[in-house]
This record gives sequence, structure tokens and C-alpha cells, in this order.
Amino acid sequence: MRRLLLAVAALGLPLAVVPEAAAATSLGDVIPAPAEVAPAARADFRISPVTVVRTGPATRDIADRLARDLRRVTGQPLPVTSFAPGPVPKIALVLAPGDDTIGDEGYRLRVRRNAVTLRANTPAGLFAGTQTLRQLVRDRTIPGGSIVDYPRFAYRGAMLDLARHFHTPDEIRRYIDEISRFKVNHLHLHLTDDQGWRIQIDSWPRLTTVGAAPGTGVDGVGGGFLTKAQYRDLVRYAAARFVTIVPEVDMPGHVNAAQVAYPALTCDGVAPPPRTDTAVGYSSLCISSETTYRFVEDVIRELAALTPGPYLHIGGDEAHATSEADYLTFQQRVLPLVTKYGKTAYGWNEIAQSPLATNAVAQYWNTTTSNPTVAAAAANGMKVVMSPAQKAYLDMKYDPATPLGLSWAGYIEVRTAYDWDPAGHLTGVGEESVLGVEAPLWSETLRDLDDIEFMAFPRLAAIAELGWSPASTHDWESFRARLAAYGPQWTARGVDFYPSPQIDWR
Ligand code: IFG
Repeated sequence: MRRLLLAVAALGLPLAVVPEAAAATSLGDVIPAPAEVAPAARADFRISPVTVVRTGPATRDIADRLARDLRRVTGQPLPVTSFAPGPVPKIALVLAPGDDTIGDEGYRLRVRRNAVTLRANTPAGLFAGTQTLRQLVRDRTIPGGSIVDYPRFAYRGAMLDLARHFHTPDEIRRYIDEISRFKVNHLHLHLTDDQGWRIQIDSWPRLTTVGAAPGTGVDGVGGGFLTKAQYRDLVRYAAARFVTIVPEVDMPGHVNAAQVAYPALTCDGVAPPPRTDTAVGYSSLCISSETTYRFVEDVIRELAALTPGPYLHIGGDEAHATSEADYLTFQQRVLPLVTKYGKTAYGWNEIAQSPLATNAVAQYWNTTTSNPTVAAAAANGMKVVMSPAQKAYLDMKYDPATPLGLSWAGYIEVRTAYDWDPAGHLTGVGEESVLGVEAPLWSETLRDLDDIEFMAFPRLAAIAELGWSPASTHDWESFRARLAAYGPQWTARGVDFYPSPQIDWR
């Protein structure tokens, strides 16, 4: 009987209702929530031994990646072809520019009994559609119907702090795999801080020979750095998953590791002691010294040459050891250097004090819901990425019992991370000023990939939905049900997510 059913299914003919063939998910069971979902009854597509994946040459790598993933979860051969005759049941990925509704990252998905068709203007849109497909396949079946989907905000980011505790390239690649499944499209790497310097800079080699030596890092563990080759490989790996790497060199504060390596970066020429504690705000580059600006330009030049993405993050937070006047002087010198090397300057929201910040992007991290300096800069055209610490900082504990993380911005359970609006959060910073959202994960208390996963998931999924889905689909009960349905996918992949009591996990 089963063999007969398979043969019938293969021809895409109507089947008698076969309970196990019914998709365990509904078409809307996707995170982030798609913009428009129209289920169609009796139109489920069943992947069979004769199903093919069809695509053109420009999107062959996307099709190969999808086919590999679907083979693993369905056990079906799913060959990838550039041509498949009409009646052959197929999953077709079609690049079809000119569809203004879906923009550069959107897609249209149509599921019928004998064909699944994914259309997009760009490869990025097709990739986004394949992420949706990956979530919809259950028991070899894709629910019938149509989806039209496109992002609310252009920038959906995650951040890893390699400085307090170095995360290896393998750990970073695994994180890229998981965040790209939620259509996150930027990974911000916090590469330097008081405890360690984590990126090779040829013109200042002691930054890593000293600043990344074993014993650098919080509690003296977590030394290590990215060579330029490793960084370039991460850029390529991320780009293949339509994730843009955003490097950060934090200045003028958070520079103790650089000053231990090069005392000439201090005003008195005396190297400070290395730091392995978690205090912040005690270090500052020497604003009056020309050596500082030679250093800054060398670092920006080398990082810009390594980074195809548009943004270069220059930090700017917690410069408590830099006077306000010196901070402004520093930004006036440094922001133009980022532009000189062809990048858009990006910094924590303190950079908004500088008149030059209107051409930069400010990452809002403070816990207040009004900041006149940021609002004024936004009124002058500065774009803002929303990372309010009390909503989006994944290093905050879930609750007092959480073994990892900090709590200075409060406890963040899944619902806290979900129930806010990036365009309504900060006074005077509305939809048109918000470039997107980002979920930073600081690593003072993290030691390995399990720790990253435990703190990041499921809350990163909440931030990803805020960045992608329209405000109209924002609904906690819907999200928590979709999260419950998604949990088994993390389990199947060995992702060590936090089983929040707010979710009825399946
Ligand atoms: N604030 C510091 C981070 C980190 C964080 C931990 C910013 C922009 C507290 N700066 O967040 O370096 O220590 O939650």
C-alpha cells in the first residue's frame, strides 16, 4: 500500500487523505513570521524519490545547499538540475527580477501538489525563501498555499564579543549557520577590548602577539585571535549565507589590551597592567598624540581592506576616561577616516554627540527610552540600529537562576525580548530612522559554543522576528507557538537552547 501511495504521490495525483502525509506544520509555522500567508487545502507538496530541485546557474549554490539540507531531513535523493520537464515534481528556485513588492531580500513561495516555486528578485531573496522552506518541511511534506514575504528593516544583526572570551572560527561558523536560518543578515564581531585584541593587524603585530596571548581574556582564559586568512574565510562563509560581517574596533575607550601591547598609545608612555576583570570605562587612547591617529588609520585601513561589507564599527562606548571635549576631537578625526577607506562609520550611540555622526549609523544600547542627542542626530539623517540592553542584550540572564550572563540591564525572558517595537522604543526615532535591530552577546561569562547557544536561543529568534516581520504580524501567542514547533529543529541539530518555561515545547 505504501509503495502504491508513493507511486501515486510521485505523479502528484490527488491522494486519499493519508494522515502521516499531512504536514505537521501550517504554512505560517515560520520564524520570522512571513508578511503574507495564504494556506491552500489539499495542495500539500510531498517530497518523493522522483522530486528534483531546479534552478539556474546563478543560484546553483543556493539550490545545492537547500537540497543537501532537505536530503538530510527527508532521505530523498533530490537531485539539482537546471532543467526539469513539466510533469516532474519539482522544487523550483527562480530568479525573476522586477517584482517591486518583495524588494531585494523578499520572495514569493507557491506550494502546490506537484510543484513548489520560489521566486525572488535577487539570490538573497531566494536564500531567504529557502530558509522558510527548511522550516516548513515536516515528514517530507510542505504545506500547500502561497507566501509573499519581505523584511521590515534592512539590518537584522547579531553580535559576538571575541574580546572578553575568544570564540573560534568553528564556533563563529556554527553561529552563522543558526542565525542565518532566521534571516539575520549581519554579524557584528566585537574584535577588541580591554582584555584582548582579536584580529591580526600587520602594521602593529604586538596587538595580537601580546594582546591575544594565552591568558588574555576575562579570568585569564579565552586568549586567541583571528588571522587575516581566518577572518577572510569567515567573511566568505557568512556571505554564502547572505550574512555581512561587521568588524568592530572599540575606541577611544576599551583599549587597555592595545596599550599593554603599545605603551606609545598612552599619554605617559607607560604600559598599563593587563586586565582580566570585567570593569569598563577606565582606559582611553591619548587624544592629543599623533601616534594615536597613525594607529587608528593603520587599523581602519587594514580592516577595511579585509571587509567587503559597507560598515566599519569604531565602538565609542563608555569612554569614561576621555573628556567630553577630547571625545569630540577624537570622533572628528576618526569618523572621516572610515569614509576615507570607503566604509560607512558605525558606532555605539555615544558617537551621536559628534556633528559628523549624521553620516554614520548609531547602535542604540542604553536602557532609557529617550535620548535627545540620538533623536537630534536622527532628525538630521543619522540611522539607528536598535539594541536596547534591557530588550536585546543576550548576555542578560533569563532570570536570577540563569547560571551564565549578567543582570545590570535586568532579566530578559523570551517574552521581554519579543514584546517591544524597534520603531516605537526610542522617542524621536521612528520607522524611517531605524535601520534595523541587533542582538549583542557579550562574552564576559561565556566559555564555549554551548554557552553561546544557551544565551542566544531562543531570544535571538525574537529579535530576528522584530527585524524582519511586519508590525502587523507581531503577536506573542503566535510567536510562542511557532517557537514551540521550532524547538525540535534545535534539538535535532544539537543546539543547546534554553528551554524557557514561557514556551510549551513539543
Ligand atoms: N556594556 C559594555 C560592553 C559589555 C556589556 C556587558 C556596551 C556598548 C556592558 N558596552 O554594551 O563592553 O561589557 O553587558
